[in-house]
Amino acid sequence: MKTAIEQTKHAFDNSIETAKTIAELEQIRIAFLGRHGSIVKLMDTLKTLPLEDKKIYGPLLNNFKQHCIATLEQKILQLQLDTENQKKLYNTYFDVTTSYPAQSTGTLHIYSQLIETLENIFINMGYTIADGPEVETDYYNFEALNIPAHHPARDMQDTFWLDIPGMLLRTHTSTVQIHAMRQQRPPLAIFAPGRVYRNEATDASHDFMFMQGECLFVDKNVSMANLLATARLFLRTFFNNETIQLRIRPSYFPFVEPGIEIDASCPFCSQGCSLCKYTRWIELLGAGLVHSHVLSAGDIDPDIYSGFAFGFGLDRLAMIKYNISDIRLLRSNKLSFLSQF
Ligand code: FA5
Repeated sequence: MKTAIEQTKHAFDNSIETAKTIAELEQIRIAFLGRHGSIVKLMDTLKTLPLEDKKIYGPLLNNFKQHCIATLEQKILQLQLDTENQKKLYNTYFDVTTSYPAQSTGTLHIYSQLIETLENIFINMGYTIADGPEVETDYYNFEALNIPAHHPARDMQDTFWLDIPGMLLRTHTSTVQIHAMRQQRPPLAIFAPGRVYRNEATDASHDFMFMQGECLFVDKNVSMANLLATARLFLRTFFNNETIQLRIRPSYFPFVEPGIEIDASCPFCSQGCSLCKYTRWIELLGAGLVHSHVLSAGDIDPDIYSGFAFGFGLDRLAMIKYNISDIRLLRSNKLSFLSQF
């Protein structure tokens, strides 16, 4: 009898679980609780059992009957609720043309965009990207770059000295030349963008913290022709202007010999404009052939190898390309400015 009750309960629970409609539940009710249903049949069997067994199985069968009634009621309620919810969902309309609050999406900072552009240009020319510390030693910033202590050229770059003797915030990315030469053997071709610091008053075109880019190439028989060809390809690609011409002027940087400055023909006009101050030329790069003292400081034999280097202000390049009137805007964090890029 016990097994018969358990099997019937198992069958009932299974049927309830798979039932999806009220009609199916009614079928289940008839099959188990109806006049000819399973429970009535079990009752008939119970009647034939001795009194002792009736005392045991009677309550068991009764519990099962209550279980069937309660479960059916619960399932009916649940199905009714589901049906109502579905109806509600069907009657809910979505207006696909409705407006929604504008989402403002961020972009990379203009510095990051510029660095990425510049790095891609140099990587495409076969260069690798190099880096160096912003907190530097006097040696890397000056000595190794052929600017010994007390040399007047130290005054060309007003320096933030730290409280620690011999330590400073690098004034230019030329420091990376020495780091790179000591890490790699020639031929070496590196581009190093990075932040530099100068103890200067700020104005629309000067800041005390700004970005520079440094290009260094060292190999056998490197000449001024290599320097000019590389600088020209770089500037033409950066300004997306194939007609840019270069002009060189003699200049002085202790770490190159000869030292030159490279002007580019104005990428935006042919007659003269406010950007080029109506001269048709814009000063862009400090450059030259790497001084033999600098090669030696980088553990490279100047009798075998030669090289060229050029450096530029990244902020100034951005100001020219995007017509930015004040260098301080670049690190102002003003969204009205930044969101233009
Ligand atoms: C140098 O710093 C050299 N290291 C460049 C160089 C590299 C020469 C390799 C030769 C060979 P200079 O001091 O001129 O050079 O600075 C380079 C550029 O940094 C300038 O042309 C200018 O664009 C930018 N710059 C200099 N001072 C400031 C400043 N205070 N604010 C913003 N940009 C500056």
